[in-house]
Amino acid sequence: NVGIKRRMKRFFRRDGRALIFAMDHGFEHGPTDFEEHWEHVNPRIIIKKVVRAGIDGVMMLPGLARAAGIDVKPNVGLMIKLTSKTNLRPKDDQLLQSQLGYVEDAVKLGADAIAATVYWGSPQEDAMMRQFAEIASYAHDLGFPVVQFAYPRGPYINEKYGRKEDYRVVMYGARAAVESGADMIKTYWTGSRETFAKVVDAAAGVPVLLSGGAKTDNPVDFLKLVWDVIEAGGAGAVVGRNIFQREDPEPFIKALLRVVHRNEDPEEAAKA
Ligand code: FBP
Repeated sequence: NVGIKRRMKRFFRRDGRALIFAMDHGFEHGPTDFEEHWEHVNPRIIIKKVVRAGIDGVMMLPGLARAAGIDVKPNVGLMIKLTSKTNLRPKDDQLLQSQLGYVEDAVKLGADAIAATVYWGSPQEDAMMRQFAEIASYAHDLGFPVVQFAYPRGPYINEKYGRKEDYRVVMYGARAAVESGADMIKTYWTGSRETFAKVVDAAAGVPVLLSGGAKTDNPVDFLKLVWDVIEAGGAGAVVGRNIFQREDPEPFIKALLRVVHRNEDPEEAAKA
């Protein structure tokens, strides 16, 4: 499908890699995520900074894109995520993401890709799988690529594997994402290059992006993590807290871009 291929290029440079800014935290975690640098709760302020730093794409929920009147530069990809859940319920009741909007809404907002989460292994897996299939079917019909946030999660995974980042479940989620129609996958770090390379293999050529995770105290530690992802064959990262929880995100994004696109050594990239 020509539309899908063309729109994928809004995110990925010629090297097949991308650095995407994530900002759905006000809904998914709550506005407290922004308290370290409160001005970043304002999407206009933080989006301006990340775009100025040269980010390849931004990801948000439809309402925020509408409220902020997001007008990102034409060379920055816009990824609209159609599912979410709040952090207001007890953890055990957060194993389902609901649909907040439709593919048409995202298209009207100027999206270049549509995103949705599936919690593989959750007791609600069936509902999320169907939701994803429906979104993917509409999006593909219209020529839009679909990103799956393929997150293994739930009590059974904890019981059987000990943690949701166990590579056996992460690669299972990635494979399930491919087989359910994803054009890009976003998932957890598995702890080592060797195991993450298996996740990449299981994805059978579909680009695998790191899900950033909590902010590291030392910025270089996060650059090293992204470097490991790239060395393992990953296609880049979708990063939220490690960007907007830093006082000065612009030099940090530039360093991340050097690691992602130029394979630069993290220590060197941090100094530049
Ligand atoms: P981060 O880089 O801040 O981890 O953002 C990525 C992301 O997937 C967000 O899109 C989402 O809000 C959050 O992480 C979900 O985190 P979790 O469900 O693990 O608390």
